[in-house]
Amino acid sequence: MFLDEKTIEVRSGKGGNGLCSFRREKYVPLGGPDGGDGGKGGSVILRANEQYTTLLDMGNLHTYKAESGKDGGASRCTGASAEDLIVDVPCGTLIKDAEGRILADLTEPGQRWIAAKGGKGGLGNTHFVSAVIQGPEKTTRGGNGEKRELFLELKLVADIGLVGFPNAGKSSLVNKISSARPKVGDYPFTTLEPVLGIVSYAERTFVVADIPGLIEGASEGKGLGHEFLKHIERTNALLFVIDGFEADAYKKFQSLRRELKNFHPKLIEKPYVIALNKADLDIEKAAKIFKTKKEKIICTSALNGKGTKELVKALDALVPNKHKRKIGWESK
Ligand SMILES: Nc1nc2c(ncn2[C@@H]2O[C@H](COP(=O)(O)OP(=O)(O)OP(=O)(O)O)[C@@H](O)[C@H]2O)c(=O)[nH]1
Ligand SMILES: [Mg+2]
Repeated sequence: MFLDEKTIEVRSGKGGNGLCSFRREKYVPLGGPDGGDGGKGGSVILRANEQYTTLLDMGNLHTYKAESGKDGGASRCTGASAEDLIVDVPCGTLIKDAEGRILADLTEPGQRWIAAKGGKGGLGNTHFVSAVIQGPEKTTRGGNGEKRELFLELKLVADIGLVGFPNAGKSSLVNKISSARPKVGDYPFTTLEPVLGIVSYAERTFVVADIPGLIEGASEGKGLGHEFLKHIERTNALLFVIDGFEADAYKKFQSLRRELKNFHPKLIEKPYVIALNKADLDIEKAAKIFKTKKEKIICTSALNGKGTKELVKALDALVPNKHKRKIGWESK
């Protein structure tokens, strides 16, 4: 429901045509050429707007089309130029073409980028007078507008980072609680790159990051984890996802903590929530151990949704209010 990527089409306006016309006035027998130039076509300009927080704020429009310039008039009248169409996007929006090449990165509030340039106005016949040709009939047509498809991507910094061993159900939980749909598979390392998802709670949203599973030794570069531990350095809090059906679930949790500490001691100082996942299976044994160790857990099942509401509430409590974004553009 909440987009952080979006495809749009932009079309700039065509330039107005130049006019061929001659002065016709009473008592002026040989009026010269007086055809005016065409007006400029409107450009489509993307602008970073700090009021926007997600691409949803842009609304549902797919095609953004600027108007064409007006044709030139008689008596050297230049046709009206069309207004540029300004399209607001959230700050931090990356703009790519259909091949994935980066065209612009709108980070600063107010920063603009011409997505489609309006066509130039055509020239009226007044421009083509020469010593030889006194009454030219030549004009030029207005330039064509541009049309292109753009892929917008908004990079969101995650508030909560998911940490767990492969197959614990991290991606399944992210599917359940957020807008993102990371791939789920019954084999380790299904997730190869971090996936960000927006979670909404109490009219506000925050961002979770599903990262590839960690394995023992991740802090020394084993598996895929090392690279991605960097991503969770910037999050406010962590969500440990533990497969509760595994007999040594608590040991797994300890081993995850150890990896984090080895990577960066600051990581284990972050506030956290533990989701003991796969609660549709028998996870009682594991749950008891966590309780005796005085670790607060939330029993979840990404399969049937048990505990996921409670999980979202607990995560929301760990995100500072100033990081949360208001849902919807109508609330601004
Ligand atoms: N029974 C049960 N199975 C689950 C649950 N959550 C996930 N699974 C299954 O566990 C397997 C792994 O799920 P993923 O969500 O891909 O796990 P992951 O932690 O993202 O795995 P990696 O990306 O490989 O690190 C899949 O077969 C899921 O269907 C759950 O709550 N209950
Ligand atoms: Mg995964």
